[in-house]
Amino acid sequence: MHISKTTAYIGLGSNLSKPIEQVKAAIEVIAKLPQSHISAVSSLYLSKPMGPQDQDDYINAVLALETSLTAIELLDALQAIEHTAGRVRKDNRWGARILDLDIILFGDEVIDSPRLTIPHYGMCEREFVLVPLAEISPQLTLPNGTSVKLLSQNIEKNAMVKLN
Ligand code: 5RY
Ligand code: CA
Ligand code: CA
Repeated sequence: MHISKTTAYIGLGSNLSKPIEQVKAAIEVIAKLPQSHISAVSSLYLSKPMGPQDQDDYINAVLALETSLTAIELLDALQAIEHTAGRVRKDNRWGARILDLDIILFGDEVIDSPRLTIPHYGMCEREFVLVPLAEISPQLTLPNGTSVKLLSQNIEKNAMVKLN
C-alpha cells in the first residue's frame, strides 16, 4: 500500500543567534518530521534584509520535503520548531528573528486560509527565495505555470552571496 506524498518547499531564514547554525540545526530537526523526508537542500545564502533594513543580514536556504502531512500539519510542526529555537512572537513584524520557516509551495495546492497562504505571498519578489528554489528544482513551476527559474533570472539582484 502506497501513501501519496506531496513535495513541499520550505524557506528557512535567520538573522540572530548564529544564523548559520540556526539554519543547519533546523534542517536536522525537519529531517526527523514524521511521514516526511528531505529530498533536496539548497546552498546557504547570505542576503541583505528586505523590508526593515535596521537589522543584520540573513542566512537563507530552501529545502524540498516529501511529505504525507497536510499543509496545516506541516505548518504546526514548523511553528513548533521555530518556538523551540527560541523565536518569540511580538510586535516586531518583519524584524530580526532567530528562525523563520515558511511553506513556500505545497505540491500544486493553492491555499488561502486565515493561517496559511500558499504559494507564499512574497515569493515572486524575493531573491532569497527564488534563487535557492531554482537551485534545487530548476524545472519547478508555480501552480499557475510560471517558471521559478525564469522568475529567479529576472528578479532584482541585491548582492546576495552563495555560501559553501
Ligand atoms: C520587501 C518586506 C518584508 C521582503 C519585503 C519581508 C527576510 C520581506 C528578509 C529573510 C532577507 C524578511 C519579510 N520588499 N530579508 N526580510 N531574508 N525576511 N534577506 O528571510 F522578505 S521580513
Ligand atoms: Ca519569511
Ligand atoms: Ca514566517
